[in-house]
Amino acid sequence: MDKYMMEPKTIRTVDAEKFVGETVKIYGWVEDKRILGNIMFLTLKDGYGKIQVTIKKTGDASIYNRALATQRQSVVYVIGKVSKYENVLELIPEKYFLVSQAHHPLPIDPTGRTPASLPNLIEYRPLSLRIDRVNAVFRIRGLVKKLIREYFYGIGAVEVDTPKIIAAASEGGAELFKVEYFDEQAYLAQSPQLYKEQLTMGLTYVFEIAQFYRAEKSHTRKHLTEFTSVDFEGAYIDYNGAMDVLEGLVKHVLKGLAEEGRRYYEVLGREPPKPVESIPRIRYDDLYEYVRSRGKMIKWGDDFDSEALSIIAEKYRGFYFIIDWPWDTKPFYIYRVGDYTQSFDLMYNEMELASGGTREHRYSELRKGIIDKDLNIKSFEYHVRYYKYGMPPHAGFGLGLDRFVQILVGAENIREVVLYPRDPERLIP
Ligand code: AMO
Repeated sequence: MDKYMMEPKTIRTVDAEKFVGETVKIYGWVEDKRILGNIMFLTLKDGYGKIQVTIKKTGDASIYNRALATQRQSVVYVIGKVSKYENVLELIPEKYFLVSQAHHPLPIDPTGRTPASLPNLIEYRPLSLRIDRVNAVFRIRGLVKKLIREYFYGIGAVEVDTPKIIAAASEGGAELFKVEYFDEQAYLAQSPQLYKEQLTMGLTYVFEIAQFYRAEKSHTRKHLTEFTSVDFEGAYIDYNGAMDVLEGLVKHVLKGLAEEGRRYYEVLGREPPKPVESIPRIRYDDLYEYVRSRGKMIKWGDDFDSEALSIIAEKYRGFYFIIDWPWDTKPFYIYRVGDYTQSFDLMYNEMELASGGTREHRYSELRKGIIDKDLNIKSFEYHVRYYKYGMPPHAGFGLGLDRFVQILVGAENIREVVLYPRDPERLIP
């Protein structure tokens, strides 16, 4: 295998004027193979760039024959000279190894010329990453995660890891997946909510980017049973402070995508999303009145259903916050003010991207909230006890990374931006 050892020269670096005349060693997969008279042209890609390999029939016959036997999408290793012919950079092989043959027929067309259905793209995910558009989406997703981390580190937040196997409901509401934990019943965490709140006691600003689980049989374009959540919690701030942090994060990501993500957006045939000046904060009550004025008679205290959200999204485009939700719509840990709460959802058109708020940090008020929501106080004792020892006022949010990336690349379906999506019908691959 020695001769196949990777050299730190990807096609990206080879595909440059400065290598003209030099002998280079490169790996890649054969995207295309064309024969024109006495010459065979291979297009070699490695996920960073591509280069044309030109093989003359009149040259080394063994190279020509091995190239002829190479099926499209096979991995090859080529040692050759970079040259330039009529402004096209090409590689003239001196050695040619067929490293890993691709057996045809292929289940999907990695050139993207014959479009594959979304279920097929997921079924053959590793191969689908050779489709430029699919590849660009996951490079954007990676970049978004990097930018989010960069932002949080920039404001002094500490990256934390909370358990995903837990003994009791993390926050009530959603259905949980059960896990057999030796002789005990455990659950998969639906969010890091209570842990991240506890951690503000000593770490002050914390964040986590991790997968969480909801056992909900939703069959929509925006729900998964395993999703990635970007969680933030900060001590000594209220919901306005938490919205400032989230707004700062959105701006940082948009700026970063425009600066570092342009080449991926070019592949998608679109511009990176436009920067935002500021994100409006609109009260629940104002939207409630507006929806009713448009003839949709929702009840005060109800969540906005999809019909109400499309009415709202006709008026509010792009990013906006819905703030000051009724107590009935929010979980027990949110800071209550009479019938209202200090809470917010971040929206993009009709899509909810995040929710958050000021949290209840007073021991007895927190207990009241749990009881008011008809939750079993016993299963929260392990949590509320910490509130007796000097819990700081705090606020935070949870942002759905998959939905965020979905709107950033303009994908119709959340499954387009998740490598191996999990939904009620899918456990493989
Ligand atoms: P919530 O339940 O609103 O809040 O979730 C926060 C965000 O996570 C995303 N999300 C999902 N994405 C895909 N599939 C799902 N099934 C799914 N469920 C949620 C959404 C949503 O806006 N602990 C609170 C957050 C907080 O207050 O800090 C929470 O979990 O984008």
